[in-house]
Amino acid sequence: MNNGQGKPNTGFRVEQVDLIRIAMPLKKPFTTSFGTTTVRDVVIVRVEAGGVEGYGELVAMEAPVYNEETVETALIILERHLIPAVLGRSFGHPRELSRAWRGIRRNYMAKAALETACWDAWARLQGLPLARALGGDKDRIAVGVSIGIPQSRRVEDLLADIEGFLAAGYQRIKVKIEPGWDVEVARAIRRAFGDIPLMLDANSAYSLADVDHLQRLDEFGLMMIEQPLAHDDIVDHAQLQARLTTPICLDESIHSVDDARRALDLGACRIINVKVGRIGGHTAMQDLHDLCRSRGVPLWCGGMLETGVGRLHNVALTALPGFTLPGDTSGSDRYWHEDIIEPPVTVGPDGTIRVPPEAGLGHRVRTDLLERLARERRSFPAKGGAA
Ligand code: OSB
Ligand code: MG
Repeated sequence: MNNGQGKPNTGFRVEQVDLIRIAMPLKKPFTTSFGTTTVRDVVIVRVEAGGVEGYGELVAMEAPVYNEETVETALIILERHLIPAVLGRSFGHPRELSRAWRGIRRNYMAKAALETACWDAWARLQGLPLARALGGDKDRIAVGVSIGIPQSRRVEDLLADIEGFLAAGYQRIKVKIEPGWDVEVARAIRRAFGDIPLMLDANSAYSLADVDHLQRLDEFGLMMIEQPLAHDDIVDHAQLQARLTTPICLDESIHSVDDARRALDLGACRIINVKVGRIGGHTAMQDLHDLCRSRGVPLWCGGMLETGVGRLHNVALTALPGFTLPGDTSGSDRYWHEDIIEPPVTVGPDGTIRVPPEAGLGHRVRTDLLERLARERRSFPAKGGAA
């Protein structure tokens, strides 16, 4: 895929990379079957390339509970392996970056943090909105919300949250589940809100021994159930899908376009949650998008409780035509008292977010606030400085 806008396809040299580590307290703790997040430990990647800057976000968590990466392992991979592979080098197009680190296995979130920053810089160099540079054509994207397990463990509290998000316009509701917080929760939601677009996310909390139990969810007419079985499995998911009418959506199990192809060939899922961090960047995202679109497999954009930088990358990628279902990209105000971009991401009363028409990510990064929040900052200038 290319920008298709007839602009000169100027390359860029990676002149400097900065890693800015900040602590972002969530408005409310977020609980899934793998644990609770209260403060997001975030690394913002800033690149200088071709005389412009670009921003990316490391979406790894503090502990290796969603995938095997952590903020600290990703910092090591970035510093020792990824940044040296690109610093001072020239690229004709950001799709070439993944080739520069082809020999480095996995560590997808570390790769995506740097790769997406370069895509932003490249889009700015072209004078294109990132969404258009990636091949997206939408002006607004449809979004939903992902709701954690309430601290109180009271269904009434969850129902009150859902009521608020529906009133705010969100187009679909996703609720986190685990054993003991599943069938009765789905029943209570259906009783309170009728036929709303509803899905559940188990974050790998079940095994094949739970098939009978999971079949009880079929009666609720869910849009899908996300990642019910192990994070590293696609074989058991195929067995489970054969015994469920509810479509399975895979999240944790899909790290590449090849994973997606194999999962679809096996019948392990009917829908895929795309997270640019989980698959290593926008180039992989485009390839996964093209595969799924050619097979008629619906996509939606997942989330990792991103700050505004990661959020705007998600808005841009959701503008691609294969993203046909509302994703988890909610407004900045659902997570943060103060976001690091200006203006923050906002959701309209129709449950959509504007795709910025300005170049690159399209909103200003609040560098003053970044400086204030920085716990740690490391700079990597290319030898010979800014060319
Ligand atoms: O499984 O989709 C997930 C957050 C952190 C880690 C994993 C997941 C999530 C979410 C929240 O569901 C999505 C968001 O609002 O960013
Ligand atoms: Mg998920």
